[in-house]
Amino acid sequence: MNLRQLSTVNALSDNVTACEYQGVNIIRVIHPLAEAGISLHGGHLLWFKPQGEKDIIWLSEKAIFDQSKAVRGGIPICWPWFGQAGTPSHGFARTSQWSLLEHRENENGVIVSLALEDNEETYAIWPHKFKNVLTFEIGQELKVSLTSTNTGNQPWSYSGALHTYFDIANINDIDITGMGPKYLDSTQQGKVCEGGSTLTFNGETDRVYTQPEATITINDKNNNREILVNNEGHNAAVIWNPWQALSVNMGDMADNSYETMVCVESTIHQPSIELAPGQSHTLLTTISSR
Ligand code: TA6
Repeated sequence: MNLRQLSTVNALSDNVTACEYQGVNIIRVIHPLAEAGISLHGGHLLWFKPQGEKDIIWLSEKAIFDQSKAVRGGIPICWPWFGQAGTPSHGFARTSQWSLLEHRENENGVIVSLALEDNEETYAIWPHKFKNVLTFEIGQELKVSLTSTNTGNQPWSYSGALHTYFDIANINDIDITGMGPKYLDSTQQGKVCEGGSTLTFNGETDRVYTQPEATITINDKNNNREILVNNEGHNAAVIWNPWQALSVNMGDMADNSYETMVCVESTIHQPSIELAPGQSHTLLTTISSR
């Protein structure tokens, strides 16, 4: 994504601007502590960079912005289900149009909140009444929280993920800790497996860790940094790297770009979260580097 091609539509405050990129509405944040961009299509964070540091979030150089599908990279919002639990895959939130609810700023950063409520299109896919509020706290660290509320009069349940793509120097030279002992291997039809305490990569990896620690650490050795991912409101953490063969088959990833990304996802897997009428639940991830 060439940020120079962003056209400014409206300055909303000193730190927040409404922009457009290939017809997609983007909320751009430029603050003394960090920069970020959030697409209203999908409620999708596209970039986050603490000032003076490298990008923490990965965005595919071949990402497609035609709004027909989710952008490859950033933080897709998988909701109200994870993966193939329904159609479309990973739910409809990541391809829905969200609205800007509010933005605030002070010396610690900027808060941007978006909303997605049931409408004719969502109801045709998933017949429930809901309100989602997605809040981004952008400062030295990035906090993303998705609060889902049942606004109907029948209970419903949901799963999902904050499907974060992290920008790393080289997949062959990172390790990840804090995943917990057990995982379901999606490359082996969900087979239950035991993992070691430190995860390294040498091929396609697609795993649902079912007992993750609250903080997962990506040791991004060649960037001389650790990326800390602190999750709440989740019951699993997914790790994904497609490796080369899958990347080559994906139209929105360059053949070797799998080398510079890894997904670590704050996930609601099984059991799903059940909400009675009026009830809410929040899925959260806080991302920082050191
Ligand atoms: O979270 C991992 C995963 O479910 C993988 O199985 C892989 O398919 C990935 O998400 C990306 O899915 P997408 O629908 O965005 O191509």
